[in-house]
Amino acid sequence: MAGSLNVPHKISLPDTVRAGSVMRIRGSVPENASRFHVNLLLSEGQDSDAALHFNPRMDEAVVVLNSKASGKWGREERGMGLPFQRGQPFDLLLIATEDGFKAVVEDTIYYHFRHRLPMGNVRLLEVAGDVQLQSVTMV
Ligand code: 9QG
Repeated sequence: MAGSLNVPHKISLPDTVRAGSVMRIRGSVPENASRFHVNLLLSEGQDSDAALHFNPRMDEAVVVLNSKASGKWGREERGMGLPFQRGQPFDLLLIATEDGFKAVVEDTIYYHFRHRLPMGNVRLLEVAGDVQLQSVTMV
């Protein structure tokens, strides 16, 4: 499956993120991929704060989740196992709930990341790194 969107890909979210908001990211992991990430950013600019940094690491066989506030990374959280594989397509949902973001991969809940920053302040979604990106949609 060829990626059809340029990476890095950064879009302004059309709506405010609130409980029930769903962001869907579809793409595939290149054969030689090391890492990619999906960021939910609070502002434009290089060093924007992030309510969520979702970072599949093929090179470490783990997904690292974190936030960035005042330009500094917070405490890392790590999921169990890696539901992404080199050479394989993926379908990732980030579902906002009252308490956090649920990351759902291939219809399976992978991780629940508790909110650290107000989700209503998220303005942009960014996908970057070693990934072929097919689509980003917000439901
Ligand atoms: O490594 O970890 C997440 O806690 C850092 C990485 C950083 C993040 C961070 O270098 O990489 O994954 O913006 C960055 O530099 C991202 C891509 C302690």
